[in-house]
Amino acid sequence: MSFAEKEGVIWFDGEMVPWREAKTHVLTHTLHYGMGVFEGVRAYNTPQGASIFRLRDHTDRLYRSAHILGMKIPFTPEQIFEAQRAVVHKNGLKEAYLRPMCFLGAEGLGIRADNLSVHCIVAAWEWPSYVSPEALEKGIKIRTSSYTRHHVNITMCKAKANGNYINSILALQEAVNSGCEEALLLDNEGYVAEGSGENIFIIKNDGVIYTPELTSCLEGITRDTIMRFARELGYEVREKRITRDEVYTAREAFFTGTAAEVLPICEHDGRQIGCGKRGPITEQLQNMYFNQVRGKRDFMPQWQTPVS
Ligand code: PPE
Repeated sequence: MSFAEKEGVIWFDGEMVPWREAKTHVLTHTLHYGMGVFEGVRAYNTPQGASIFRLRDHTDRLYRSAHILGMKIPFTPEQIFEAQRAVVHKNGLKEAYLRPMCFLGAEGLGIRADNLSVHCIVAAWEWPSYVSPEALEKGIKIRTSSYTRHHVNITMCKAKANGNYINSILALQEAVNSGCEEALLLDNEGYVAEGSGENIFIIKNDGVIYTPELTSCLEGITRDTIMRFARELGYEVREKRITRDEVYTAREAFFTGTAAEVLPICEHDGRQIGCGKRGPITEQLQNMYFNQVRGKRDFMPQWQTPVS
């Protein structure tokens, strides 16, 4: 079934609209040039019912993205925050993926068009894990992408902008066409940046957990969660430039992201990583993550926003 034909409601510019009526004109500016911003957020079933994970942080990032692109969202962060809670609640979802998105209207076309209206939607639907339950244990195969991650002065990498994802889609298609599950993009200097929609971590033989600096990656909220967990467990976490051969020789490697959650990497460019399946530290962090998002830990209770 197409996404356009689902049942339910979508929050659209301040109102709950029936799912199938949440439409926009084909001359909508963002459809042509990709100037828009969005978020990916998840709600999980917790002992308090459906609860959105790190909603404040996702909402703040949406506003930062809009600020970077010079888009003025005509709602307050509080309104967008509440819209996200309401959408999960109104659709009766226990677990959900949420997609807030802000786009430019159809008042004018052309790169010069100005004074365009900014529209906002929030949709939510059941979106199970990116991968099969086995892959959460066995890990996925990745390949280095022939597409370079955006240069910081070509694309605004800290903005989660619609148009930025052309690069991610090309990289992912290439990886899937060559028999892998995900792509690893290098920055314009050849250092490891991130996956098509995930941040990456590696654990080297020194037992230290490494992740690339944020120069050309998205400031992942899951990345931040995992770094805090790792430090809570007493591991040393270092942000540094990583080369692809450091990934080849890592003891463990995994991706993090709201959609992907914590995803072990078992193979990179045809080379087995560590023991060739989820490593023990990855497993520990993955379990902590699932316990945290499902409200089974006392750590950072302010990260939970129950929807009702
Ligand atoms: N890098 C990129 C390029 C990215 O898109 C994401 C999220 C991340 C890192 C991880 O960020 P965070 O979710 O805050 O931990 N990608 C979103 C969109 C994925 C999609 O398939 O669409 C997501 O995970 O929701």
